[in-house]
Order: sequence, then structure tokens, then C-alpha cells
Amino acid sequence: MSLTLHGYRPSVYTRAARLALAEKGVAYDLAEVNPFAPEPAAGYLALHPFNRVPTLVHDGFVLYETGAITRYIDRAFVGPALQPADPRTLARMDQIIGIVDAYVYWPLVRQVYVHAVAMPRRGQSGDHREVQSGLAAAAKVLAALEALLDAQASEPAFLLGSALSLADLHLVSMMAYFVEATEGAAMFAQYPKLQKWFTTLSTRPSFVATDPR
Ligand SMILES: N[C@@H](CCC(=O)N[C@@H](CS)C(=O)NCC(=O)O)C(=O)O
Repeated sequence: MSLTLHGYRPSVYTRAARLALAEKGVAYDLAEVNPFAPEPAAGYLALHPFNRVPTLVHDGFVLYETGAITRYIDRAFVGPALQPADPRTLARMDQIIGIVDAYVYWPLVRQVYVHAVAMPRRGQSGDHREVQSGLAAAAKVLAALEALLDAQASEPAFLLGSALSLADLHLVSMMAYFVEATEGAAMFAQYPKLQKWFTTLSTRPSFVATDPR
């Protein structure tokens, strides 16, 4: 069996796929591809025409789009189920993954984290307007995620309740970058259930093992 994840260690989407592989206990090779390099890596466009990461290649089966990859990993390999069987809980998982892709990635990662943390670390000045615009959008999505946790009957350990799911893995690395920004951490402190969830997720062995640094 050959299983290769083409990805970039600092990438939040690559980490979501790596988290799913780690939680299932599946061994794989990581082929490093930097999608932000000036030119696409040699041959990579044949795997991923949009030059994003990650792409999974399993015995010649090529798959890109992280939500498809993590669902495939869960279905194709033995190990703990990362998707609930109940239709409504599964719909909630799909909804959260959709929220993450549509409303979390850009403002929390590409606007707040990149401009307030990553660029200054590289000695570049981030754009303050990007940070402000990202924070405004973040307030709305954090409130929506906290409301989903609030709607659950008991104190939920995970986004869907008592069981870990792909929704947790899709979100956690984005949140980890967001709270590296001082402004992000200050905003996040206003959402106690999300904070508790983040502590649970970010101390799991899979999260520690996939730390990009
Ligand atoms: N819809 C894609 C998004 C993947 C994505 O945007 N990955 C980022 C890294 S976290 C990337 O490759 N960015 C390169 C770029 O924006 O040019 C997925 O779900 O896999």
C-alpha cells in the first residue's frame, strides 16, 4: 500500500488531513509542496490543478479538497470512526466544515494570522486594515460556533458533543493560528465553550505530533 500526502507543514488544511491520518493511526509519507512558492512545484499541477495543498495519493487514487480527503481517510481505513452515523449529527459536522471553509479560513488565517503574526515574524509589515477586517468577520463566526456549542445539552468536549469528529480536526489548526495574534487571543477569550474545546483539542497527541514547528 502506498499513501502519500502532498502538503506543506505550516498549512492549516494540510494539518487537518494529517490530523485525520494521525487519529486513524495510518502511516503515510508527507511530500513537501509549498503552494506559496513563486512557481508551482514540478509536476504538482497534474495532481492539483489549483495548486493548493493538500493532495492525497492512495495507490494511484488522487484526491484533493481537504473535506473530501478527510472523509475518505475515515472511510478507507480502520480505526476510530471520525464521522457520526446519526443523520442530524452528521449534517452538523458537514455544516461546521462548511462554515470553516467559507467563514473561518480567510479572516482568521489569511487576514488576522498572516498580517498580525506571520508577516511581522518574517520582518515584513502586515496590513493593519486586513487585520481589522479579519477581526470583524471573526467575531461573527466565533459567535456562531459558540452558539452551536451552547445548543448542546451538556458540556460538550467536542464540536458535536462527546465524540471527536472531522469537524474538530478541520477547525483546530485555524484556531491555533488565530490565537497566536494578540487581538485574536483577546477576542477568543470571550467564548468560554470554544476555549474549553480548544484546550481539549490542542493537547491531543495528534495535535502535538502535527505541530508545524
Ligand atoms: N479548498 C481547498 C483549500 C486548500 C488551501 O487553500 N490551502 C492553502 C494552504 S492552507 C493553499 O494551498 N494556499 C495556496 C494559495 O492560496 O495560493 C481544500 O479544502 O483543500
